[in-house]
Amino acid sequence: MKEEDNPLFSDVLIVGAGFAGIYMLYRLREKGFSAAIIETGSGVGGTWYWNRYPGARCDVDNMFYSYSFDEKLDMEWNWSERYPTQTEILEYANHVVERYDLGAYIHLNSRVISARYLDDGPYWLLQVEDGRQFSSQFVVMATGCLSAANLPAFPGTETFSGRLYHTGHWPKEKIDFTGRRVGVVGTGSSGVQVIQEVAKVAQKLTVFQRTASYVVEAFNHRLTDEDRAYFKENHRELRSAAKETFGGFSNIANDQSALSVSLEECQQKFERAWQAGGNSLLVSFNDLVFSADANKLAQDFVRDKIRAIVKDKETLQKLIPHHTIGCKRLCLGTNYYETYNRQNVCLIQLDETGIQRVTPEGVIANGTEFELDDLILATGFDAMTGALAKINIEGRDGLKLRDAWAAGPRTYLGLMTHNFPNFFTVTGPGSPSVLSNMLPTIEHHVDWISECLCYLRESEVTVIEADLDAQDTWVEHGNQIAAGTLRYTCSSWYLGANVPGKPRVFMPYIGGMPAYRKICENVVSRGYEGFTLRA
Ligand code: NA7
Repeated sequence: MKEEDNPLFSDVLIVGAGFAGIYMLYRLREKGFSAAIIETGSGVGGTWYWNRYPGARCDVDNMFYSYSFDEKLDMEWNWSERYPTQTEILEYANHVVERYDLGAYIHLNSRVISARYLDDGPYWLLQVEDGRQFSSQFVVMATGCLSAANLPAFPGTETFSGRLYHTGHWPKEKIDFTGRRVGVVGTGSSGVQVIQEVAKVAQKLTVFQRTASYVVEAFNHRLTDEDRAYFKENHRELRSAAKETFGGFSNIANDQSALSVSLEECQQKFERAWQAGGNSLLVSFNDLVFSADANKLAQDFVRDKIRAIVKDKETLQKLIPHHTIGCKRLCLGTNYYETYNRQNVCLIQLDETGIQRVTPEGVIANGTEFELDDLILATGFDAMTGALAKINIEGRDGLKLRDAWAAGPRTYLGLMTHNFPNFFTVTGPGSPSVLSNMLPTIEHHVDWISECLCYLRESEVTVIEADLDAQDTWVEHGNQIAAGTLRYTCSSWYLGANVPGKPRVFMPYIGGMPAYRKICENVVSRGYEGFTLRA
């Protein structure tokens, strides 16, 4: 039987039904390709399907964390809060699938365990855990940047007699922490959100912190009809202005150095940015992530905010962060620091031995046992490469992606990898991805890939592959510009530093969305420069 006659054959297979996969499917079908999604979960939504922990919400202003491809969708949907909850974002994802009749092309409960390129065709063979085999001419990995949980190997974890959760793989049923002794490991974005919520109901909450984070006040609020009407009336201008910003966010960066103004003016600008909420602080000057002196001013500003809130001196000392601000992703909180003024909340600063052991009754850290009913791991993700590494991906001549990326991911534009023909990654390593607002960034990649596939179809090209030279040059360029920023100076997941043994390579492209978009456009206008196209 020819592969094309396999009932599970499509022009394009998409792995993952998060926002990237959903939009990819929509575009491909609109352009007349046969396409299907294969998804592990029992529902769509990706990140928003899995991260159901109490307090989970977006840290990007709602109306900009949404699709822009169809004006009608923008006009119909009404967000209820500035930073919408996981539940609302998941409803939106489901709404999009229903509205564009995509459900029939999504295979849920289907975990892809391997993907193999076969030169005779050529086609890709995707093996699903339950034995089904799907095949296609092209594959698009829409597996997400933050989807493979980082599960630290604490000795004794399997002996814990209480309930154990990871924020990124939260159960569907509501978990009640009322009156319980709860431990949370991790104080990144997820930890901050879950801590604020669980503290309200737990009998005792013990937070195990390895690194104190900078947490800026989100100033979340319910949106009024006027807020929504303003966005709807001005959505074109607002979205195109956001598109021109470094990360595609709504806050426009101030083009002024923090060192060029008086300390008083600097403080005033920081205060205004703080009051605006969210990520505004980091764009209140243009050199906060480039100049150590400018950065220090912003660090001190946030430290003063923390000092003004936290009452207990010992707890305060533990909460003061010491690294470069913005080096790790800035966390958004709602009364996060106030949470530590509660009598039922206790902060443990882990010493260099970290969590020493999990016991049936709780956790041993700093030589002391803490008794717990529930343990929540808010320990983050094997970012950017983790989800791909979990699948056995074999390109030409059986080359494994794991081996090709053993010293860190190597891609051309974050879109394709040499030796892996017809294999695309949406927001892959080497693209702005996690340094930008994911929704417009996803749309950009999906549009680029779908235009590319149309071009190949029209030109009767069957194979596209990134050239090794182009890839090497791109990786070198990415490394160079990253090394020139302060983002390089701490142990962040951008660098893979949170996962033991992972190569330390700055994975996202840090040149900004406008520059990146231009580069991608130029590649196309020069006849897919840096790619080899074969009939
Ligand atoms: P993050 O930002 O990676 O945070 C993970 C947290 O867990 C962070 O505080 C880590 O400390 C801590 N951690 C990780 N491993 C350990 C071990 N072994 N022991 C103790 N503590 C540990 O993940 P999030 O899920 O919070 O956020 C990820 C992104 O999702 C976020 O940026 C948003 O975009 C949404 P560390 O700082 O590494 O010392």
